[in-house]
Amino acid sequence: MSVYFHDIPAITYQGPSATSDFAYRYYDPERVVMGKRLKDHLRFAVAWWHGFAWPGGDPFGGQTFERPWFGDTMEQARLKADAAFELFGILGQPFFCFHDADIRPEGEDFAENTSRLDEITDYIGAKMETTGTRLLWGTANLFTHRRYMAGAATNPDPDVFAFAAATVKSCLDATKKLGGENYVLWGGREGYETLLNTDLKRERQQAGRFLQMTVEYSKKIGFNGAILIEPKPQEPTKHQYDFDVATVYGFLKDFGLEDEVKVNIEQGHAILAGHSFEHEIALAAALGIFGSIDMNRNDYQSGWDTDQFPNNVPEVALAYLEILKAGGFTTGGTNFDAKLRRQSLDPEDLVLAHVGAMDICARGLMAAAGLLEDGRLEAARAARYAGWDESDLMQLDLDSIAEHVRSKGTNPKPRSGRQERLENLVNRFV
Ligand code: XLS
Ligand code: NI
Ligand code: NI
Repeated sequence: MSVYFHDIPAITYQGPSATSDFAYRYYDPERVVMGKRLKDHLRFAVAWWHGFAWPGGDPFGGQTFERPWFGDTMEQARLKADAAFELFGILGQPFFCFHDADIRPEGEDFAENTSRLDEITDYIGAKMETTGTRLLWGTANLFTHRRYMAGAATNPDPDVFAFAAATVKSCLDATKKLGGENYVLWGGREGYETLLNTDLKRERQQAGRFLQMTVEYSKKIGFNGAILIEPKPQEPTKHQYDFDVATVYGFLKDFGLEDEVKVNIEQGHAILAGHSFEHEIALAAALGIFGSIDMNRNDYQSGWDTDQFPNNVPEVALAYLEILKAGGFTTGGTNFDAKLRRQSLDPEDLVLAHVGAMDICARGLMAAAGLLEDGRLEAARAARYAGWDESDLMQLDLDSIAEHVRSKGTNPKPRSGRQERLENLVNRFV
């Protein structure tokens, strides 16, 4: 029996000439591209928080959405899960993601939080079994409750650190129980508002130890998934310690975790950090820490993490190009950490937002695959570096290089980077 999405049909692939809005035009899950089905390339996930927990507020106004499950009882939490699985059935995407606070109401204390989490994850686990929908990642919400206003791992009060650590333990347990393929840590409040009241050095140490404990515990319980940090430069905190991929890598090195932890890169966070999405993905791949993506864009004027569904094929294509070049996802996937605009009130709005986003991503991925199969882009890049193929310069020192340049009379001649020509090539595929 339908609890929320009455009369909305299951979405199927009908090709670009489909007439209904309720159809995939490009996302054909079974279509094989570069030896893999689209569904296995893209590994789509619905985010529980934006889809089912977010009330539609903004800084100037509160709730606009009316959902029958809004409230703080376990019965409402189960109704929310029923609606979520109804959406999953309509979309047919393989995965979902959650925070503890999205799926259970806040309890009086840690013990009640944990028992509620146990209860609701039993309920969700049973639904996963019958539907086949899987968990891409679980995470702990360590930023909404007022106890975390000055940080979780980086809080000046050790009791808050302890509460947060205990909460991560219970969320890792829940993620393992549901067969999650990753566990994410996003440190929205791990940073500071002003140095006047902040011991930056100490807070960094606390965050490092907290992450080590998380990795140690995941090994202890035999969690097979990847542990991922989600970088973000600011918002809600003025300055966040996990600023971007490069900053996170330095942090992991500092605490001996560069082989243990990878990154979950969000498009909007990359933009906030002054990077492109593809830059962050390429850098993570180069450093060996690429894990997963949150595919939601920002508004380029507002300078705020507006979490909109993707709708720009050329942008998405460049992101998937870097992912394909890195060998594709292993444990990771494409999570829509995206919310509706607050005037999009209807059940069908939530369905169509995902349908459009999945089509955009499928087009982007197929464009990227087309570029790689065509080979000219990669051939041009290889040709640009071809001089290095025969060179032993990297084994020499400055003296011997100077001698080599003097005796050979080397005088390099600049060559075109051919950017516009390559951009023209890319545009033929998107
Ligand atoms: C917020 C983050 C958050 C994480 C999960 O900006 O993107 O939604 O993905 O905690
Ligand atoms: Ni975000
Ligand atoms: Ni995110």
